[in-house]
Amino acid sequence: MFEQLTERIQRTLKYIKGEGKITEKNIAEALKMLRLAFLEADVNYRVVKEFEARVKARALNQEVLLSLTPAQHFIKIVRDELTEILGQEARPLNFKSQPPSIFMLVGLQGSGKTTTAGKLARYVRTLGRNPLLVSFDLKRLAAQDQLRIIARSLELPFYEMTVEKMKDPAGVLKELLTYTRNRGYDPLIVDTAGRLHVDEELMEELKLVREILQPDEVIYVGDAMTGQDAVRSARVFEEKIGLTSIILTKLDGDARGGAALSIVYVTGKPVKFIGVGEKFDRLEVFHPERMASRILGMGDILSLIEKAEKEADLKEAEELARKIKKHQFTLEDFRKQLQQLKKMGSLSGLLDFLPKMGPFKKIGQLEVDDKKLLHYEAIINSMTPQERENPRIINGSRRARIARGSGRPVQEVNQLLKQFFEMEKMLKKSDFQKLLKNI
Ligand SMILES: Nc1nc2c(ncn2[C@@H]2O[C@H](COP(=O)(O)OP(=O)(O)O)[C@@H](O)[C@H]2O)c(=O)[nH]1
Ligand SMILES: [Mg+2]
Repeated sequence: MFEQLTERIQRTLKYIKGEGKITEKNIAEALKMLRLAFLEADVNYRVVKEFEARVKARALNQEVLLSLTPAQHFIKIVRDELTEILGQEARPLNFKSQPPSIFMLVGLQGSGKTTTAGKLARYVRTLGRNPLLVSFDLKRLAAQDQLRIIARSLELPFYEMTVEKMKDPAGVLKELLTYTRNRGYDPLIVDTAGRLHVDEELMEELKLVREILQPDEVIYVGDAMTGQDAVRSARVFEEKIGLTSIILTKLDGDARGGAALSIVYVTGKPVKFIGVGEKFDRLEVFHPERMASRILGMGDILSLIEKAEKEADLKEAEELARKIKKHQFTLEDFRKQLQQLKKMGSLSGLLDFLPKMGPFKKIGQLEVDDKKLLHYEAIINSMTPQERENPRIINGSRRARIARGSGRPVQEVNQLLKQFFEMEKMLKKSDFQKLLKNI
């Protein structure tokens, strides 16, 4: 995420650290470097100016100039102000105390509304809620097909619209409210129509939905890859229908960061979630402070730990620790580990959370090959249970059979076994406690 921006900011911080003393002159130089980094990342110029003025005012304070660690002070100021423009702190969804809460998603076509409706429903279910999904599009009834499929695959309730019902839009919206209330659904998540460009007809349609449903959240879904275009259209939606919050999608792609760093300041609305992948579990709660750390290259360890706690099976982790301790680590365990990694998303995605400095620097720079993990898994899958428990019996002919079975070259089977034996040796040599300390 935002690699280029992070790299340039890191260069600035390194420069300031190297200077030892902080003077007006090197602050000006550092600010110039930051300004260029932001502009290159397509950040709104008003945001850049505001950020620069605030950092400058604080950095030139006597307290900083006279402190023993001025560079650290400067970095802290940059981090604080970055957090500020990202929205200060995480804001939870606005649930009504008297259900049902109603969340309406708006945005341009292709921004990720329908996908996000599914992600959001899945997310609120993990909070113990019982969401209902519906798609409201007066022009294209078929637009609901995509959401219906998503709802089915996630086993979530879906409200079906029909041609007949759509003849009376206000009537069907009222009926939808009664239906939601009577069956105890909470929240009702409404996917709406999108267009390539904002047009009056669409705005009228969305206003009608807003008027009748009185949603607790009108969430603008914006594609972060479109940079300032996403910010501009958010403003139009805010003016015409009014928004309560924002979800930015496709931050897993090569978005430069401009939308994320501008949209809160420009619209005055908080970003509540970010979409970081096409799959339905790829939705993250947006924490401005953690995002600021990530952008600065300091990593987001907190989110990583939360992710691991949520997704990895703790019992399996304990079992693994026990086996390592007893030197009973087998290829079967190795396979389980690969599966855990897969559950947590891609390995390269995980690396995004790690700091790019200090002891983690090397890891952050690793070229991770997610495909290789899949290939390794395929190879282990082609082994018999005995082979997995006791890899030493895997001779030449067994290797050839495994290679054929998994569709991978024999060299790769050899490579996997070699790596496994090395790992085993390391585990045997090391005291487990020591190993844990080093992780
Ligand atoms: N990589 C990535 N793709 C996404 C994300 N959110 C949505 N998409 C993709 O964006 C495309 C458009 O999404 P869709 O939900 O149909 O957009 P809509 O027209 O606003 O309803 C689809 O191919 C989605 O899979 C995301 O966070 N990351
Ligand atoms: Mg859609």
